[in-house]
Amino acid sequence: MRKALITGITGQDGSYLAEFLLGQGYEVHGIKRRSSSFNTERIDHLYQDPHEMNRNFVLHYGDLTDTSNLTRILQEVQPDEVYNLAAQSHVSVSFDMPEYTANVDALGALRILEAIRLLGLQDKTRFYQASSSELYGLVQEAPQKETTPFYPRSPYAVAKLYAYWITVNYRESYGIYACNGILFNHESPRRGETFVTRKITRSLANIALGLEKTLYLGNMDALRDWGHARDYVEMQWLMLQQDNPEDFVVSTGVQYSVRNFVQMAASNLGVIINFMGCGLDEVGVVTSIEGDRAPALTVGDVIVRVDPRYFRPAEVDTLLGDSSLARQKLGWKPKISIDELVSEMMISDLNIAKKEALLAGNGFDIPFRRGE
Ligand code: NDP
Ligand code: GDR
Repeated sequence: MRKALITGITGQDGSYLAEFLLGQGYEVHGIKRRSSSFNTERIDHLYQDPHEMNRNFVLHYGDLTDTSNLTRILQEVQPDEVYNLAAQSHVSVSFDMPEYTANVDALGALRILEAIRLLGLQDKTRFYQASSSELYGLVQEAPQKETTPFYPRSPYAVAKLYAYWITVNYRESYGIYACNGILFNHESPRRGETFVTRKITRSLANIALGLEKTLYLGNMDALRDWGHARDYVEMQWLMLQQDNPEDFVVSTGVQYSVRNFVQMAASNLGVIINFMGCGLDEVGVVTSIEGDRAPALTVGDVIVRVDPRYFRPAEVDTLLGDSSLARQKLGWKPKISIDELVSEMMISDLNIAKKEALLAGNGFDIPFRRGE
């Protein structure tokens, strides 16, 4: 049985990748962080009691800032494949925590590669690095492909640039099978609630049911190439199954603005939103409602506003990927369309909002957290 070790297994991608690898017959090991509250919600359905014999899903406490811990886990597990998905992955937060972001996102990759080398696992263990379209930042060419020059625009992207190159360097220096997936934005109902797509679907569902009044956003002109995380984790695995390690762009090749995403999400509730005004005064107004999925709304309601607190010190205005290489060499292409993605997210968040509305309607307090 092949063994995989996933860092960041409690995150969006980690949870989908774990499901996928278990389906492929792997023994899956994951690193989770110690937290004062439970942080395994996305993988609780995979949990196996430690008392069970022959477990194929095992969690280890660890942290990408802790070299000895990572080395010990690698020595213990002796994985055939390591997927380094752990990161402080929020671009905006990286401006607040640049040093921590560098420690985890840049040095974390180095720590694992060094452990592979020092433990003599370089001929056994294949390494996947979760690289990002954020590397392109201030884009030098459109669409972006493997040869497009990088121009990172945030502490997050600069840290990921180090991780990208140290992965290439360990491949070239020590012959480790190590590669980068340069993944464009990918989303799902499991997306963290402070990333823009999930913030939109979560908030619109709440607004439709009267749990919240306004969705506040930053730069609505930003253009992104959004895919589905379930599609993209398959590509992470495929990249480690080749004869030779290589870096690949993973994207849909279609681009939408944040504003478009709001409108697509609202239309799943039978609500048409028109945007009026500009700059800080731009608002999203309900212009028509169909069906009964948004009982708390009436035509004319202003439900989207701009809040400059969500602007970033340096923005990545546009990203659009060209994944021809992955399509040609690996026969990969995304299967889930943007319409299916948005609909899946909206249905899931509407169900959460319905549960919360039921609790609120019966006098129970419900948690309210606004995304960044
Ligand atoms: P998430 O933010 O959902 O998950 C990040 C994971 O990393 C979580 O499991 C988190 O643990 C863990 N983590 C954070 N800090 C540490 C640390 N110091 N030590 C150990 N684990 C840590 O990200 P995604 O699943 O969306 O993304 C996966 C990877 O892919 C990330 O590296 C991200 O930067 C990269 N990426 C993501 C893209 C996307 O669109 N989703 C696109 C391109 C790249 P906890 O649950 O405890 O917080
Ligand atoms: P991104 O994702 O920065 O591309 O990084 P995010 O969803 O945070 O932002 C996308 C774009 O939307 C704009 N935006 C807002 N963003 C957030 N979070 N909140 C808002 O209120 C808001 N309003 C507008 C942003 O300015 C940005 O332009 C994600 C992460 O998953 C990274 O880890 C990954 O590497 C990249 O995708 C590819």
